[in-house]
Parts: sequence; structure tokens; C-alpha cells
Amino acid sequence: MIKIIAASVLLGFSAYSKSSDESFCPTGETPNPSVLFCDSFETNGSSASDIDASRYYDFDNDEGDLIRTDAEAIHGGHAARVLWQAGEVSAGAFHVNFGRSPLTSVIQQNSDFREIFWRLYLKYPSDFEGYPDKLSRITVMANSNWAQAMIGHVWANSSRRDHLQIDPASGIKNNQLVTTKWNDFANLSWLGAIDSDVPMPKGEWVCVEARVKLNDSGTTNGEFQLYTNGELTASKSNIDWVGNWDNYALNAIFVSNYWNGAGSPKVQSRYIDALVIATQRIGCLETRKPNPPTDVTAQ
Ligand SMILES: [Ca+2]
Ligand SMILES: [Ca+2]
Repeated sequence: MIKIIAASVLLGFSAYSKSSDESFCPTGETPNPSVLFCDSFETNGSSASDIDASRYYDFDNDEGDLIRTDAEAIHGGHAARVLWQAGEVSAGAFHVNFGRSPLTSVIQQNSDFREIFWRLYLKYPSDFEGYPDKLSRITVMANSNWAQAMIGHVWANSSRRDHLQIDPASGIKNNQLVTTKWNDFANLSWLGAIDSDVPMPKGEWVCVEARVKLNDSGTTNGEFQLYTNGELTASKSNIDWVGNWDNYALNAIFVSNYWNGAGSPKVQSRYIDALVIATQRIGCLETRKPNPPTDVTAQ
């Protein structure tokens, strides 16, 4: 009897301490094979305020400003805090590789993914001034020099900054890779941005999910969608992401905190939580589900 109790306590403790990611995550209690990666910032690096950089291929902690905080969270008790000083442009970034890649990939490194969903929660405090440009992107890393075969940007419209937009770009021309390095703007083709239908609110957590499906070889049936709090808010179809080039497929996601031009107008922070990368629609946390209507009168 004592042994049974001890065993069940250990099991319970083990399951609890393994991870505090969402249950469908690879380290969650009931992993879903469609989920490739999660970080709810519930585990830390060498100190409690260090983000667990070992989860990432590349992690720029903004000289110690991009940290794990318990001041805000939509899932669990912690989130990532991004801190801009006045005039600061770059406030850190992190980057996950997955699938087959010319770079180091530790997540299903033998698989080519042609359709990926990624979701994060973003919060601007109500007194946040302005909007930074960058948020996240998916890309195909095409060689060891970080040439990109395509990029699916999720970032702010530079002239309507409270609106995120999906902004697809291709590094393929005549079925050949023409980019030679990271952000090789001289050789990228811009395929036409679409703004989100809704402005980005402040003072609350917002569920931001995007989907990219590469075109089938030699056709123009690529897709790019943005969902805000679970609703489709931008969509683009008939995208020729990569022609019939197929040396690699979708294999990296970046979260970037970058403010073009003069940088942030003041010292301020935004928060990021509950990042998930999957091959199927992820959706939002239960806490984001709208309450049932209370003003309905039975007829
Ligand atoms: Ca969290
Ligand atoms: Ca900073």
C-alpha cells in the first residue's frame, strides 16, 4: 500500500515537473504529433529570469533585456519580456529550426514541411507608445549562408502601424535560388502584402496565429493566412512561393523585436507567451474563448 502511494505521487510529480507547456506540446502531458515546438517560458535557463535559450537555434537576449518574467503571462506564470530603451531599434530575437535544414535542426530533421502554423500571444501594455515593425516570420533556409528561398513575414504595415500584415516574399527566380544571404533584399521578390482586418489592441493579450502553405511544385497554389484571436483577419492565395524549387521546405521561424528607423520613442516593454509551431491549426487558449452571450432572450 505504501509502495502504491509512493509510486503515484512520484508519477504525479514527474508529470507536473516535466514541463509546463500546453498538454499537446512535445514536452506536454499528451503530446500531439502535429505539434513540433512549444515555449510558454515556464522553464528557465541558468537563472530564473533567463529564457531557456537551449530550445532555440539562435537567441539574442538584447544584452540581458529579453528575459523571462512573472509580471505578465497568458499561459502558466511566465512570459518573455522585450525591453526597448528610448531610440533602441533591435530588442532581441529568437529562432527555431525544424525539419530538414542546411543549418542545425533538432526537430524532425529528416522531414520536409510544406505547411506550417505558428501561434504566439502578444501583449502591449495600455501605455505602450507606437508600434514596432517586426514580430515574426517563417522562412526556408536554403543554404549554410542563410540564403532564404522564401519568407512569410508577419509584421506591421509601415504606414498603418497598428495593423499587422502578412507580407510574402520569394528568393526563387525561374525555379532557381537567387538570394545569397539573410534578408537579401536586392534579390527578393515581394509578392504583395495584405493587412489584417483589425488593429492590434493594447492592454490585453492577443492570440496571433499564421499559416503558410508552400505552392505545389510548378503551380501557384501557395497560401498565407493570419488569425487574430482565432478569427481569420488576413488571407492571400495563389502564391508562387518557390516555383518547382524543392531543395528544402519550411524550416525556420523567427520572433524578432525590431523597430525600424528611429526606434522606440521611450523605454517600454511588450510581452510574448505561448509560442507553438505545428502542422495543423493551433487555435487559442481556452482563456481566450469568448464568453457565451448573456443578452439572449429565450423566445
Ligand atoms: Ca507562459
Ligand atoms: Ca533593450
